[in-house]
Amino acid sequence: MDVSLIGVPTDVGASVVGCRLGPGALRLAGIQEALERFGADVKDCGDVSGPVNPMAPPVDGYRHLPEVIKWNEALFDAVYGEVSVGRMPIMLGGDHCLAIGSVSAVARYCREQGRPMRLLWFDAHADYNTASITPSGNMHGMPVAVLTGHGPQELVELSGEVPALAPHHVREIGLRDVDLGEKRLLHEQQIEVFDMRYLDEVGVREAMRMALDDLEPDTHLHVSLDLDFLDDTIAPGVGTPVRGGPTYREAHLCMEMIADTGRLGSLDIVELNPALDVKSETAHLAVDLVESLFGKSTLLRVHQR
Ligand code: NNH
Ligand code: MN
Ligand code: MN
Ligand code: MN
Repeated sequence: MDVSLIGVPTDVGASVVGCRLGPGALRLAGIQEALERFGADVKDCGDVSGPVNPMAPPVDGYRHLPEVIKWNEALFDAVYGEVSVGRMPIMLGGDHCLAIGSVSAVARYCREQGRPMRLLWFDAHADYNTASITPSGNMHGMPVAVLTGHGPQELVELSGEVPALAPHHVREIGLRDVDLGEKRLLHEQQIEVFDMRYLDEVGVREAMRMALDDLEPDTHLHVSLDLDFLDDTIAPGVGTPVRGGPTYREAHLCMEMIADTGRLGSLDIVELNPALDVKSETAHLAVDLVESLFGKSTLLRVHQR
């Protein structure tokens, strides 16, 4: 397994600043060493660069659109360069707007290879806003809408085809804070959502079984892990914490079930805000979850082999 770490030190997509410090905190928490313990060949590509955060108000429904475009163009190139030589890119975020660039690059690669792809979006939020319905103008609340064709032209076209992804390639998991306009649009676009109520009612295991059903042998799974997916009591280091998220073990089970598929192809770790974290506990939790994603638990399940 060849892994490429790509730092994306920006928070231009958010209004709470601080996740520009995320890549450094994930490195300090030992992400490279953790991956190496699972036998991965890890190359740290360093940080992508882009414009500073202008801390400006939204214009026509978008905050920092030119800056968001620049960061995502740079990230697109970096990710495309790594996946196309057979490496697994892991994005060290950065706010969630970076998934526009990472997922667009992966979508382009999969299209060229004739491989199916599935996007697993772990988040308290749907990230399905558009300029006309956003309550904040923050572009980290828009990436899934952009990737499925709703948003500014420069971004919806990034993968070379519009939309980058069809709605049926997307599964959103853990939602519990969805804006009214988003709810309508998600429903209209028929995005498959496993929200917290659903997880409570059927359980994490069954919901994940459904989110991972019907995979082809060559399906590329892209996991986009917004750390505010986790319950705010175990992950305080995020800009928009929400109560009532998955517990430590529930979150690990999600990652373990993905590991079992053997189809993980790329990963975003986003929204880590070290300025709000408590003794790096959220950064360490993120690294623990990556270990599960790389099969930590399967080493203990010898009896099932
Ligand atoms: N839905 C809100 C918005 O669009 C909050 C988005 N914040 C996030 N998304 N962290 O994951 O402004
Ligand atoms: Mn998000
Ligand atoms: Mn979120
Ligand atoms: Mn640790």
